[in-house]
Amino acid sequence: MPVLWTICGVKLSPSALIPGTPTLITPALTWDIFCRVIDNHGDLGVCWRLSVDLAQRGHTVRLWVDDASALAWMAPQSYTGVEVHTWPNDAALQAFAQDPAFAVGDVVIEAFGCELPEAFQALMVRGTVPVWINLEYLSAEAYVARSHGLASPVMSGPAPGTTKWFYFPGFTPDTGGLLREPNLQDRQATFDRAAWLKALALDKPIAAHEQLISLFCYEPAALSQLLKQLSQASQPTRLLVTQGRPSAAVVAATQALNMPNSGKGQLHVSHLPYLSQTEFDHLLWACDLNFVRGEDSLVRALWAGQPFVWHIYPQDDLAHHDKLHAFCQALQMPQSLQDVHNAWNGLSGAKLPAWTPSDLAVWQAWSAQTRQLLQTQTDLSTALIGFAAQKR
Ligand code: TRH
Repeated sequence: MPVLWTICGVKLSPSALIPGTPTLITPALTWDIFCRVIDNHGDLGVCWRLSVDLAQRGHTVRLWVDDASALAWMAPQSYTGVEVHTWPNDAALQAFAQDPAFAVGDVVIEAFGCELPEAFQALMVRGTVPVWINLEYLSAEAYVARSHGLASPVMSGPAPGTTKWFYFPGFTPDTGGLLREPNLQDRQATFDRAAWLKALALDKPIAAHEQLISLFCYEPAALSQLLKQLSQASQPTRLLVTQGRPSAAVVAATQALNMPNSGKGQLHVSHLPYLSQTEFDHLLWACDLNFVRGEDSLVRALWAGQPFVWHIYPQDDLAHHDKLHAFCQALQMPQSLQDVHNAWNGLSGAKLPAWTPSDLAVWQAWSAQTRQLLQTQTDLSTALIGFAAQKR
């Protein structure tokens, strides 16, 4: 339960005391966060993490989502301060409109450009107008810093005369930052890797000499090459394959390679069940190399401080090519790791480069350094709270 201080009847959040907070004292706010699950798990994954992060800082969140089913495994425990609601239908919105006690939050977030229901927009102008924020996708491209914090005046619809603000997460101080909850470093400091691995229910216990690689991806064309390379490598590898598309892709690739589903040679494949977000973090902290995808797991891989390979969400117009390139450049990724990224994402047309232990050591040093650099920046929730306080 977050600690709150009350001064002159105003609840104050502990984020007021977090270094890097833009304002010295920030009032505890109420937030309405709207999320539509387009595909995969990132939309809900980001919104849930943001909701919990805000609640940890003493704020109160209503998370409105059109499909909350993935929370059953992603967040099996509820979190005090976060209420999950079904995306409001017409009947619910009518009931809110007739209920004088229904109050829209101090801040309304439409995540990733999901449009707010018109009837909810009407409720937003019934009393004090909330700060209306469109939380955008994460990118390292130059337009992010240019567009972060821009106002979009609302001219028509049920809430004319109001303003929608564009909020862009990012990797530099002139962007909205990255989600990084205040207790993350403490959690990492007390994480017992050996005990966690021992408790993992696997088809075969992990041996001390196995290198550990986690796999969370879509269907990369280079997957078969990865499996083949690992099976022929000099060092034994345990590939911990996450549930869903990655697991199905590995089954298909092993079949195409005529390889047993559990791997062969130096490679042993273990399929994992769906993990909670907390356990997913532990997986990334425990492995020597992490293959991640999308948006949220990329950020978590950065905080894990371990080498990682990012499978970027593929877009039909190939916009992900520029996005990947910008990310590699912005974070000054070692060339050998960029080569792996290009092949893994099908950009280079080249074969997946095999890496050596000395490559891995270079990637390790870079990952640790990158984490350290990013940790010096204001995190997304702190900055968002400051932004909302400033626009109220
Ligand atoms: O699932 P994703 O590919 O989501 C994507 C991206 O967000 C992409 O940018 C967006 O356009 C698209 O969705 C619609 O990858 P991402 O973002 O890493 O989200 C996965 C979430 O699932 C993350 O919060 C971690 C969580 N997860 C678990 O908690 N446990 C698990 O076992 C697994 C496999 C994932």
